[in-house]
Amino acid sequence: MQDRLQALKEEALLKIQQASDLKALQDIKVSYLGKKGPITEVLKGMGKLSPEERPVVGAYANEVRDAITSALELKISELEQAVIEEKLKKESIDVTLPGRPVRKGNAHPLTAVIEEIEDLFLTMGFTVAEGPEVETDYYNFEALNLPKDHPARDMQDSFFITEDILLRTQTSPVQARTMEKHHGRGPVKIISPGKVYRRDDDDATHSHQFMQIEGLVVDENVRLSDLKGVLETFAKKMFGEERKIRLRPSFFPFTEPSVEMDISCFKCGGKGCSICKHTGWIEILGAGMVHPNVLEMAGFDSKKYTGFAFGMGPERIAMLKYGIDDIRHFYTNDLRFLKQFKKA
Ligand code: 2U9
Repeated sequence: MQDRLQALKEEALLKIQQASDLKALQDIKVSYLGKKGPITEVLKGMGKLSPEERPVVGAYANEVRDAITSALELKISELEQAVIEEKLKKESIDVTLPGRPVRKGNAHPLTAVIEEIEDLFLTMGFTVAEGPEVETDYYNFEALNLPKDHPARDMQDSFFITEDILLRTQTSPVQARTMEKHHGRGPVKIISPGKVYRRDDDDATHSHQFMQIEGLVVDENVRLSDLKGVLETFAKKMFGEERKIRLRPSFFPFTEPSVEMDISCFKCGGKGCSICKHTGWIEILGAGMVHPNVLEMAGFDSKKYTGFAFGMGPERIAMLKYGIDDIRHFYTNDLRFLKQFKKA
């Protein structure tokens, strides 16, 4: 019986050694160690042995089974390792290959112009203030010297949500709110960029939603000449050091006196061309000295404090600066348009 076991052991170990895949090993396991396998058969026949022989043969049978089991386990792990190595070889990465280029985007032209304007005013000591786009009638109109039924409200056809709530038609309410927070103490020196809304039919130069940047300075002894100096610095930095500015009288309910500012044409230098409509001047923004009523409503003593304010449309600034002929280009996200503003 021991000889038989010995032969089975050698036969199984040889087959295990020669097996080339996991399936073959599984078959060997079943055929030698399974319930119907030869070793089980030998063990079943042990009853016929003498009591002296039984433990010896039993121990040997167990030894044979253990030897086959560990040979199987060893071969299985060898084959599994070989599979992993084969896979690693096939999937190896050539780290010396050049990388795929990362496609870089660019800022939207309107964002770029707004940030350029913000940076410019930040260097002059202004801070950037923001506020809600859904506003109350009070902050959008009344606090800016535009009481209900004031005829100047007609200039800003509005989207009302309720009788008292609307989409802001200008960013001026941000200034009114900021002044209130100062509790009548200056200085206030802010710019407020943001979206505004007016009921309008969209065309090449009109949009029901557009951007505004307004500025406000309130302090003791603020004069029209301060306004002129700040705006001249802005115009030269934005459109070239050779630019001249001129102020023309105008009307806004929140400022008195009010002005409109033109810059000398950057295309023709003032001689007259299609950009400046042959006048030599291009209108850039509106401005003025803050109306005493507006100061008082926001809690400032108008005998002690004065201020100036200005407002501009960044779309118009960008259109002039880059020769863009249709305001709708800013909002329709055509990549052929947007990609032209990629910086080198
Ligand atoms: C407060 C007091 C005064 C803001 C001002 C303008 C003149 C102006 C328009 C230009 C073109 C807006 O983009 S646009 O439609 N704005 O001309 N805005 S003064 O005056 C203020 C603001 C807030 C408390």
